[in-house]
Amino acid sequence: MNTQADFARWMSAVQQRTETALGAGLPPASQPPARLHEAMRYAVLGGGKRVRPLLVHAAGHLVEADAERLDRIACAVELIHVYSLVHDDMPCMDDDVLRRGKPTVHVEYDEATALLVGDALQTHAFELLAQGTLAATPAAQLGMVALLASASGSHGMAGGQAIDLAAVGRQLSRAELEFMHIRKTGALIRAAILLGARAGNPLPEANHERLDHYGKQVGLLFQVVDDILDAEADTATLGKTAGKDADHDKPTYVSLLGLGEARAYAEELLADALSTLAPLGPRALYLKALAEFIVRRSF
Ligand code: GRG
Repeated sequence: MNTQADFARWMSAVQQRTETALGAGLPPASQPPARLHEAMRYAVLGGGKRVRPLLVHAAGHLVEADAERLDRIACAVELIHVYSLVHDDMPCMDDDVLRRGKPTVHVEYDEATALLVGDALQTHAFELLAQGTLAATPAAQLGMVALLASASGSHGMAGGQAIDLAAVGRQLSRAELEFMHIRKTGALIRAAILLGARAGNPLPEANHERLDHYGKQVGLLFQVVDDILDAEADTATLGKTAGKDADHDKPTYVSLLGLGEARAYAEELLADALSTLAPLGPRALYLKALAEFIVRRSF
């Protein structure tokens, strides 16, 4: 990959194959219960940057993994992500009406449907990971199921969300904010990278540790940039309601550090992530480019 244009082509190819794989894997809207299946497809298809699938494929490229294995893993991680968005948007949590540029699932359908969409997407994700062959041995594949489960559960994303809900109206320390975000946003991003890396040639332990550190830094980076965009960008560009963190009195990197320092922290995390990847060689090219993309993105 020599140019920005090569990366853009790779990104677009992965986004397209992810869309195709998601569409083929989800139940058709005509199949009963039709309203639930239609709402699942509404939530998942035709939107989102697909950052987690891109990270799965980028890590898979590092270990020369089979592209069809990576598609299945990418879909599983994206389904967990979409379930979290659907539930997060519900009135009992963030109470939002706009996601990916269209009405949220509970607005377009109803609350009970949104709850079930999230539930069904979550279980569908694990079904995908349990089917077919994704790793060298059944035990290794079982380990992948366990990794996604722990990244999504009370020690990962769901736990981070619980801390987030409890923090509204309070100022958190920097350590507390980091503890929350490493779980809420970071755990799934880190899992996407590690799962992609488990689908191909085994990585030497030292490189596995480097990749895990990169995953942790990129997960945090994603959230710092998300906080900056929430404060700076407009609703039309984001495709979701802008300025919600301040409106809801939520602790963020911007409220804690101010915009300038939050931006500087993002650059620090990026530099650390890139230097961590340096010993991994030329096959880490997409992981490097994605870290840059996460910082420079505008939505
Ligand atoms: C409900 C268990 C449960 C968890 C919710 C991840 C999460 C926890 C809530 C999402 C709310 C939110 C705005 C989190 C901040 C970071 C984030 C995950 C943003 C959205 O991810 P993007 O930008 O979205 O990758 P797209 O739409 O591009 O996929």
